[in-house]
Amino acid sequence: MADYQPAETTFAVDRDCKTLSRHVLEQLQSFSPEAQDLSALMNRIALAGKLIARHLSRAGLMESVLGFTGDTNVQGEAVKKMDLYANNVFISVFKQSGLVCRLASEEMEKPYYIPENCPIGRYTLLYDPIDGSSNIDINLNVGSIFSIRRQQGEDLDQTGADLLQNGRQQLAAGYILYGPSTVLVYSLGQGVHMFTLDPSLGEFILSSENIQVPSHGPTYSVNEGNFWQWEESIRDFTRYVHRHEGYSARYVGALVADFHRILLQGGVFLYPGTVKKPEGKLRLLYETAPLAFLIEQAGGKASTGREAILEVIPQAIHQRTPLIIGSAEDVALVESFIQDHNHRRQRQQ
Ligand code: AHM
Ligand code: MG
Repeated sequence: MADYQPAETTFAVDRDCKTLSRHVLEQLQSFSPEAQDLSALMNRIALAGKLIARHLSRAGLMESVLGFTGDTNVQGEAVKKMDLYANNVFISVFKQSGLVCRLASEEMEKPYYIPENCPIGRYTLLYDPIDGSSNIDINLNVGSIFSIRRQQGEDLDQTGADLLQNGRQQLAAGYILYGPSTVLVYSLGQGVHMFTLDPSLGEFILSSENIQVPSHGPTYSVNEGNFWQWEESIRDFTRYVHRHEGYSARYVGALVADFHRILLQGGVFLYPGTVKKPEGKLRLLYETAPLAFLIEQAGGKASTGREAILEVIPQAIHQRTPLIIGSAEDVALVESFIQDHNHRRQRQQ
């Protein structure tokens, strides 16, 4: 076995220690008011991530972290204590920011307003506070997903109608993955960049810049337990994968974690619709559009199977979409199975 050399492994990244706020300003090459706002917003998201990571790291030791609250959310799903905690962390962190007038999350039926911020804070934060929450109680990966949009109009009835626009309106998007280390991945529409939380500094430090997803990768990531409910095109794709060399199945059950693997190593993640629920499970504004923004920035693709995720205009803020996301070639392959089936169906009509 080679000699262990701790000194060399201590710091793999450039100890220039580029922080997130500095990176945002460099990305925008400006100290304009909007650049300052985005830098402050990203700082606040990072603070929320640090608070949630700290809470998760002691989950088994505290009574208020694991398990359910006993309530159900607007989606009809049982709310976990951690969902509630993380949802409130984002609210309290942004209450103090002065920049965000409105937050919308999958845990809240309607957008949450911070009236004192509204005269100045014209940004809306959309987020999934804890993604993959079924993993919490067994100490596996979870994440938080975020997206920033500019508020348009006054939204006097406070329904968030101006949010019903396509994903190309996002100013920034990203996620925090709570794994062996806590990483924050974000894009302002100028590439995808990754930061790793250094707990000794309490700072997210740049660890990888301008990430590009490989054009093809070995991973296919899908809950195959749903095979019986899928349309034939998705079944055909999985049959194709089973019969060809070079594919490997991976499924964490937390979108952020499964997506992170695909972003770094290539491949495709699918959460298709089913015959009964053609819209699938994942929510457009808080999950699929933010990740689509990232994957396009990284040179990959995100599709419903029929159109690009970033083109979908939602009818309601909690709308769901099917998701096929990852390496451009692998997403195109899944789409080709869907198109073949559509053509066959049209010919039969
Ligand atoms: P959540 O945000 O309520 O946790 O739900 C979304 C999660 C995703 O993280 C994951 O990809 C998917 O649900 C897993 O669903 P399933 O258990 O049906 O495979
Ligand atoms: Mg989620």
